[in-house]
Amino acid sequence: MATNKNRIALIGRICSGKTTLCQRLTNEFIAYGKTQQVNYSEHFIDTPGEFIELPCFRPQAINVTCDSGLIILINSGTDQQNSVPPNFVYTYNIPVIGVITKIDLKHCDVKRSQRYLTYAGIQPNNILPVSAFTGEGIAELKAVIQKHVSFDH
Ligand SMILES: Nc1nc2c(ncn2[C@@H]2O[C@H](COP(=O)(O)OP(=O)(O)OP(=O)(O)O)[C@@H](O)[C@H]2O)c(=O)[nH]1
Ligand SMILES: [Mg+2]
Repeated sequence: MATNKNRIALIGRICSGKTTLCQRLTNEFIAYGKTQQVNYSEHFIDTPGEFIELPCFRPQAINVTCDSGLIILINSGTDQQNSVPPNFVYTYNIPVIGVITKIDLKHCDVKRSQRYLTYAGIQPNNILPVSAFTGEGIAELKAVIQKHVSFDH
């Protein structure tokens, strides 16, 4: 039977950069495409941002990610709003890390993202800033991922 234990699940608001981060981590060509449904690939469970933004879908977000090997909660450094409830990550009994995306953009506010992610229950030392466009922080993120799932890209 297929297992999700070696997959990384990505959750985060619409347009936060989940799909682009998957592409960057697997060295794929970066191309925008709205995620319309849960996408399972070799290494990832990529969810649509609606799953965390709309409370009616939140149980679904938990259901499809709770048996993965690692959860990455994504926050875009340019996002001025938060949709993730306080201590949301305590729902899980698997490791959860936070990733701040789009740090290449001038108006990115890393401190605000850190606040949103710690509000969600992530420890500050488990939050990594990255840019999928420039590659900044990606090597550090891969090193953390490797501690939880086998990931050979
Ligand atoms: N500048 C910059 N733009 C990024 C970065 N990551 C993603 N983007 C852009 O942000 C937009 C949304 O990226 P996606 O990866 O599709 O976001 P998503 O979280 O998968 O969105 P949904 O599928 O709607 O939930 C796209 O236009 C990306 O090109 C980044 O690191 N830097
Ligand atoms: Mg997507």
